[in-house]
Amino acid sequence: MSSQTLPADDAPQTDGFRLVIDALKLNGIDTVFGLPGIPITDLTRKMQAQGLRVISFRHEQHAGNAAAAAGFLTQKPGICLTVSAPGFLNGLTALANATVNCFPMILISGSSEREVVDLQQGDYEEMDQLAIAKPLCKAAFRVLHAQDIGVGVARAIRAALSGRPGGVYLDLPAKLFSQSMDAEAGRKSLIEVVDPAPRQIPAPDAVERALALLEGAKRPLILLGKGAAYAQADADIRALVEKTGIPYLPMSMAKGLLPDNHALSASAARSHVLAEADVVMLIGARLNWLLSHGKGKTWGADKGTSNKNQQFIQIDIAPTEIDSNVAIAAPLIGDIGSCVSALLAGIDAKWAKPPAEWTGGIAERKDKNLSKMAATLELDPSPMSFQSALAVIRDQVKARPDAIVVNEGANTLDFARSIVDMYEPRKRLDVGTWGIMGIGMGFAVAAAVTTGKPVIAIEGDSAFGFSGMEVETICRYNLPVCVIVFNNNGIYRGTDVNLGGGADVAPTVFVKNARYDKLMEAFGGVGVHATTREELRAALTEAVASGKPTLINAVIDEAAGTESGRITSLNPQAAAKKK
Ligand SMILES: Cc1ncc(C[n+]2csc(CCOP(=O)(O)OP(=O)(O)O)c2C)c(N)n1
Ligand SMILES: [Mg+2]
Repeated sequence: MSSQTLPADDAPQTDGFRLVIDALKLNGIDTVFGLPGIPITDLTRKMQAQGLRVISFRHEQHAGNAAAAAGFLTQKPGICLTVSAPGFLNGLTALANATVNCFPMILISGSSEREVVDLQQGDYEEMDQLAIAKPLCKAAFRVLHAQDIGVGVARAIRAALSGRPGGVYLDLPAKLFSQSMDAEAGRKSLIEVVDPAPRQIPAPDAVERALALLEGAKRPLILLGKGAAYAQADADIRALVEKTGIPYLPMSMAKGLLPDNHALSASAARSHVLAEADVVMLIGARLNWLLSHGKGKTWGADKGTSNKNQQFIQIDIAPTEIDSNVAIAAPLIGDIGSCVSALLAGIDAKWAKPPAEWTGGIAERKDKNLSKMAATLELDPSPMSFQSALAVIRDQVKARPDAIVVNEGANTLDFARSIVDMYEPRKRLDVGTWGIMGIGMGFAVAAAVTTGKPVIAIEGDSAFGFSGMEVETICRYNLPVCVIVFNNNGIYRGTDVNLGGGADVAPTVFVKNARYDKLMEAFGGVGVHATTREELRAALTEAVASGKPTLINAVIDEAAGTESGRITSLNPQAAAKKK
């Protein structure tokens, strides 16, 4: 500690623990997701004593996922707190995933003694955590002195929230916590960040260029990404769609930004609009693998090329996103709220809505596809199919549009995304940009804790297994979470055979007829084994009404799923077969 902070003998003291807590509270952080142990056990206790809500998990990855989801839902960085080396590494997947998803979160990890770590002398849980975290997040900081805690926390918050949001690492070595300093000097060292996500107003000429392109379009399309959902510019985005009369497609986490049953939703005519649109406006959506990189058959072009009759407008806060995959004719750089309101200001009563030929053609296809889907959803096979079980959940979400849906799996994800309509913004959390398994219970806990609304987690049986132990966490905090495990005895399906002919089952197959419901019962929650639609409906309705932690083991036809759900084409074997 430096001499100028040495206190007078009788001056009130503060310490590293307290300064970390005060810095977080000063910046409006009210909840921390984590897992205690050396050197942060006392920090978690003191946080609770000082009125922070501490949600303690069974594995750091799920605490990290919870922090990331909380960040997405609230526009405040979600905080995850871990112990050194192994705890830190367990949290790191969530930090990297948050960064890829553009969710603001801060992974705060205790770490071992710098002097020992840097000489590699074999400290308890020795690891150069800062160096390891750096390439996996937006920014990484370490605080060595108590008087720098305020700056460290402020920098972490700014890095997480400003520009494109993402994950930030904050390294707090064990020694920091017990450092003491004069309380008044400590208080003065803290920073309340002003305007951590400054608006970025788009350039007027860029707005004009975008409007001109949009207005001249014969077959325009608006594509909404999860960035648009994060932006909380809900009313303006809806107004933009409705005033221009342009059909829109939501990416999975943008569902509900406008209700999925909106007349201008083109979801049920997705392949038609992507291939046929002449001008596509991307709002907070990236042209990554989820959109076939803007090229190929999906976009009405030959493999590996872009469609010559198609032009893009892209709204994004990161200028480096532009031209990442195909040429962008009209980049609009700024925060989504500012960009959308600038566009709206340029749209008046004279705006010509898209030709009826385009919108009418979409409506026709939608009707056809939706009635086909309705016919499938009416079927009541035994055992249940993905569709018949999801029809029940679709009805429940319609009845409780404020409920938050969490969704992971392969078939369970793909079918749920298209069958379960969403009606309100930011009510759907899923595997995101990476298509990662394991977000389920962490996201569910965060959704319940930050909103208090019912949560319905639609989980493949494999997907659930990654975070299944957190049902104890759900029971411990008595959260209104209903987990529905789509139990088809395995990854994609339960019918694969061992190609070697041995006694082991195939790598994708699990224990048959497992009872995941018993797992919830073990911790005092409600477990239900549902083999019919009516059993599923009764259990789900009861769970949402009561708010009691519930797990429904929904038995699904083990032969119904397809390899990798709807991304079979990404399997190396699929390419080999084509040759
Ligand atoms: C962290 C991680 N590990 C592995 C995978 C590969 N993977 C994709 S989907 C999936 C599970 C699919 O099975 P399930 O959740 O039961 O869904 P189903 O298709 O059977 O409905 C796996 C393991 C992944 N996406 N993420
Ligand atoms: Mg499965």
